[in-house]
Amino acid sequence: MSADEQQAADAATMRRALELAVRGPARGVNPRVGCVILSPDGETLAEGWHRGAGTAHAEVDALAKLEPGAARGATAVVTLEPCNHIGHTGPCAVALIEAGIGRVVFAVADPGEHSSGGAERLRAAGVEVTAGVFADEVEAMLDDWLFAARNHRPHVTVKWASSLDGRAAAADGTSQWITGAEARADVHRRRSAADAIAVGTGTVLADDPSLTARAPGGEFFDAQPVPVVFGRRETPADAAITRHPHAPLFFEGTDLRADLAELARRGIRSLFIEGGPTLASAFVAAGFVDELLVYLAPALLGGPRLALGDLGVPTIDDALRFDFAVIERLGDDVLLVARPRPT
Ligand code: AOF
Ligand code: ZN
Repeated sequence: MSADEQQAADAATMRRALELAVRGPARGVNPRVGCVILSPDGETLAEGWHRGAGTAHAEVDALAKLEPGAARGATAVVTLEPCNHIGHTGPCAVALIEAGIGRVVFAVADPGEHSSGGAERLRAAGVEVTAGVFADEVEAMLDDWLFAARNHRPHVTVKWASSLDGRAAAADGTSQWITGAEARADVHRRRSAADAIAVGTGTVLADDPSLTARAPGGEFFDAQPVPVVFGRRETPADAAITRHPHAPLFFEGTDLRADLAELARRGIRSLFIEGGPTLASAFVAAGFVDELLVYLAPALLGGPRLALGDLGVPTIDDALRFDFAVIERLGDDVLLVARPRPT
């Protein structure tokens, strides 16, 4: 086979491994991983995929379908670099070496501190290793897991709804509803796509939010974000969040980096910050914001109740700069999606 033919064959098998990977759960601590084992003449011997934390890794799942010795000299095509650590299972790199695999093709390197290094280990054992095959597609499939693993924190979206003059509530604190039904429906759809949704203790006390994701008719979406509460104030034992389908997580919020790392360890890949202004400001000021979601209503409220409080910006040169990624009309309102400007 020429080098070009080999590349095309590897990509075709990786496409199949990707199909297998997405049979696994889209959420949770572990990534979705697929594996195809090919005989030296390119025939598929076994397929495997990972079914979530605590279960066999994709490589082991595939190898388990073969008779002993059947993988000798075979090629393993895996969407993720085979792991090099002893977790719920032994290192896949070692399982592949012991099975006599002659060549390993993978798409994306494992960013895990403990699990990375599989490629080196395989090479050291004389296995031919090809990395980066079909990498863009696998990166896209694993984007939130890779983000959390590489950054040791979930992807953070800060959301607020405000009047045209940037006020998030009227003088008496009422804020339901600044925006209309279409904007609210959009918020619920996006909540449902997030792994977790956070508020400050002040918001629990003031608004008693349910933090569920619901369709306009009130039905719950299948996927519900885990409710997270930041802050040091005591919240009522009968707060609405205690009736959420997931048990709420509580953090004091004195070390956001550590709290976010803990959320990532628990498999939270994306976090939606819903307010209030104290919590949102803390995340923005600390630089832990990947996306702002601003629902702007064509109304004026005036007064002191802003969407954000102090950000530690003493002068205009220190403004935190973003770029608009999306500008969309939602009924009478406008949705602005902004991302931090790369520095
Ligand atoms: C692989 N193949 O199918 C998966 C891998 O707790 P454990 O033992 O399940 O290990 C989880 C880590 O292993 C996970 O964070 C990721 O780095 C890697 N996942 N690796 O070789 C697989 N699911
Ligand atoms: Zn593994």
